[in-house]
Amino acid sequence: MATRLKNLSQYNTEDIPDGSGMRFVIVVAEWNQEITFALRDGAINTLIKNGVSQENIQVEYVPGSFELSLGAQLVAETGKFAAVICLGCVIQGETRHFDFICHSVTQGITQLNIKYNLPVVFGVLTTDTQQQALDRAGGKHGNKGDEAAITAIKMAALKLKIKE
Ligand code: DLZ
Repeated sequence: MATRLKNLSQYNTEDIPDGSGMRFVIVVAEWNQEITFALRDGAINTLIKNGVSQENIQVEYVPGSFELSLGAQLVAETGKFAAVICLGCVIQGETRHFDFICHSVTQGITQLNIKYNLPVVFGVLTTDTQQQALDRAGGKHGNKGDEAAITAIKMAALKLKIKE
């Protein structure tokens, strides 16, 4: 998944572990919400399609992508979830804000994976234009929310397998 030539919503269904019994939390940035809410809906649908029950999916909101790291930390430290899915959309503007937010959220999420030994999935679109983001939020390149959900199930299953 997630290669330049591939649709973000395409995956080989035979390769996906059964998500039933797994509990997930999705942390959604409200900035660019016409994009991030589409990512959220894609992630929820994909989790459900792969066996996760609705009651095992919690959704929390943060103001912007910069806040995803803290939002994810707050839910990670509860110990209740098999994985955390972070969804955001950072669109290049005229200032260097884009670089600072992208750097911060990438580093923050990376650290959380290691600190909590927990899959914390990077479902953040970083694009030059809003059209590029729309294309990846249910448009012609699929939905990054779908990709993030599949990644969460796969990593949660890997963790369970290794701990067995
Ligand atoms: C301030 C800001 C800007 C300019 N652009 C974005 C963006 O493209 N995507 C996004 O998710 N958030 C943006 N933000 C908001 C920051 O993430 C953050 O919420 C504020 O700087 C407050 O900490």
